[in-house]
Amino acid sequence: MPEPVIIATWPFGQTAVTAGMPLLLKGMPALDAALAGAQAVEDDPKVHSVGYGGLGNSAGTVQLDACVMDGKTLACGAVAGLENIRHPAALARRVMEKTPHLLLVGEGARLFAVKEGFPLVNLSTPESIAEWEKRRPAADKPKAPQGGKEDHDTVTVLALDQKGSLGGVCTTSGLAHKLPGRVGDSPLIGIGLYVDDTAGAAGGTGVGEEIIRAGGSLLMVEAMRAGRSPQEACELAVRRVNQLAVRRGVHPARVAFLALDPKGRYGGACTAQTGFQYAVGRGDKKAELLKAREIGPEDK
Ligand code: SD4
Repeated sequence: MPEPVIIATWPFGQTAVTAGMPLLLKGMPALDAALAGAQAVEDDPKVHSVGYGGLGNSAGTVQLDACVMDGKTLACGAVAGLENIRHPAALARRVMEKTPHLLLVGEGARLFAVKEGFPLVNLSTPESIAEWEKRRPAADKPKAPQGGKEDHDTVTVLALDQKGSLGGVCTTSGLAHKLPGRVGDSPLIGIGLYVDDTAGAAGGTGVGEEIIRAGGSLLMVEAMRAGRSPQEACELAVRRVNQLAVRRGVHPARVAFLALDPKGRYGGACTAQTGFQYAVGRGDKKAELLKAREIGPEDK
């Protein structure tokens, strides 16, 4: 029986690991544990980049993106540009379980949520509004997505259960001050998240435009299928992001990746100056925070 493992992005990933691990220890499926972990972060109003208390788009509206994937069945579901719903990852799971579709967006996603009994709520808090005001770019200087540390932070949670199955969840309010309707990598299966028991699970965080351009998560899962370790797969994806940026003549934006394989091995890597850390829980050991390897464009 494999030792259960759960990993999650950024220091607040420790909240996800702490909430998800007890489910794995009880023998519950990886997706249940990853979802419980992600939801604990969505519920934390101090986290201004995920769920309740998230930062608004340029119009001040909180628009959420999320997806879930089960590595055994390859079932998956996602929502994007979702407003007024506190638990977008749970809604993504309902899309997976209750519809023949994979991705619902905007008003359609919100209608589906209401039909499923999710309450409509105001996701802003006095603190998140104040924070949004503080970071508002000058009107004459529209801000390109830089992925500055303070502007983002998705929680991506990957889990391995006692039956050897993988599950993953990705949930975010996306880049602060994004254009209304902008969708990042996080709700896109194969980009912000991909999970396949026969190869591995992988996810990303950072500037979604760059993760989409590089084809993030499926790239890492296929690298693991081809025999690379999770750490090598993450480094390969970061190098790809760097190469594409160099080809385009731009400075690589901040992105980070993490991966977990069916043997319970894991890894993380990020572009230069991203300062990416991820939380790891193994069995009944306390969650630990690891610093991911940073790879610059000059680093071959
Ligand atoms: C996005 N990838 O919407 C998300 C934002 C983010 O760490 O991660 N952040 O582009």
